[in-house]
Amino acid sequence: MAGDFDISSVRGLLALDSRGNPTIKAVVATEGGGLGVALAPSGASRGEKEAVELRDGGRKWRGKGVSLALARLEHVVAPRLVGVDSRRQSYIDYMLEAIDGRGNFSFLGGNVATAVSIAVAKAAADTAGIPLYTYLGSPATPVLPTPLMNIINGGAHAGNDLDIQEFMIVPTGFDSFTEALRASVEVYQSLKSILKEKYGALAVNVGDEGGFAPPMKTTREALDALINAIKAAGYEPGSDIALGLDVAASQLYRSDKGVYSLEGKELEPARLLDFYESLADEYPIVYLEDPFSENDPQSFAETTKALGSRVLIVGDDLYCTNPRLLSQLKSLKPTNGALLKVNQVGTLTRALEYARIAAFNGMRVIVSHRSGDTEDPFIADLAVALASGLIKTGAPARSERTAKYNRLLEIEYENEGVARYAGWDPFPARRH
Ligand code: 2PG
Ligand code: MG
Repeated sequence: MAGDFDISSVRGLLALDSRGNPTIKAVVATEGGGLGVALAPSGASRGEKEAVELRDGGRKWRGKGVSLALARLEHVVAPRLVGVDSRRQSYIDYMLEAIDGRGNFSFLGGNVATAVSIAVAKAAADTAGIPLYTYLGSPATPVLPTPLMNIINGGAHAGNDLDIQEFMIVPTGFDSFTEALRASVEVYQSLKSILKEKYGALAVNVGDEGGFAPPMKTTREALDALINAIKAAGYEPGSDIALGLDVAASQLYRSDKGVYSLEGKELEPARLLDFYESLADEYPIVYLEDPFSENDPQSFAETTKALGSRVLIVGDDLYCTNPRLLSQLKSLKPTNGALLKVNQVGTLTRALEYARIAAFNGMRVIVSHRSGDTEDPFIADLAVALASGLIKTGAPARSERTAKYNRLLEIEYENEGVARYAGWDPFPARRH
């Protein structure tokens, strides 16, 4: 006899992501009436070792169609999953890897695996009648994460001249997520007025993650605008709201010359580190992601040695959420933070394994969206489940970003009087 948690059907639907590209929506149902719906996000600044997104190529959808991926979901994955207990997450995820058989999801599609893996967890939670964050992590005291809010977009996410991809505000000095979000929205809006006044109305057009994409040329220009916006909104830069950067430096690396192209200059790794050190001296920076190319873990380690006592140095493309890669690199101590994006590795089980290895090695885990994202709020629940204390999910604008913030508001509300806001806790030191 079938149990309530047994999977009764698995379907795949075409959906659009926030850049208007096709993606996969997986719908998993259980015998007990549980339903899990999950959508795969998609990155622009992708690490070389990420799970492969399966795309059709050709003319339709300008090559980005997912009909082959949907066919694999329906004909190869669904028949194997029907009848399996949806709580057997790791068994199901290993089965997805076995079906793929290539070690990088180039046959099955990382987009298929991600959507199915997450939808299975949601279906099990729904069958049990408990929130997803409880199902995944059963936190006794839910910790609401401090958001790393990308409000100026550059690099591969915007059509301006800023080389650095993400300029983030980090609302550390607040007692609740709701208050932190309110302050961040005030800063976002005051930045909008400042940019409009200084650069004209075109400057407040937004990039892929909802941050503004002003016609600025330098890192300091963007950081100064953030400081001014924080002050204009009535907050103290550093103690109330700190700053973060995602350099996405693989995009700036010139492998032929071994240098980084930044603001019209070609910098050797040691000079780039000098640049980061001077920025950290001048600005209340608490977070620095992908400061060097993903193929240069040594320079990450030097950055962590130099700045790790006051700044969270974070590997994104460096690790690609891959537990094997993280294990190989960990003895170098390249970073004190590890970014987690389920679709980089393709399954929830691998992403959770990665989070565990990071934690064993004293690294903070940052649960992250992708630049091409969807209305799926999943990462909000995952951040609370992991008690990671940090989430990166863009500006407080555009529904694919606010879906996550709105879910966190809901979780805080549901746990009133019990939940705690992470604030400064995830950072190596306070910056006042
Ligand atoms: C990053 C992400 C998300 P993308 O580099 O951290 O901000 O961008 O999804 O384009 O890889
Ligand atoms: Mg990144």
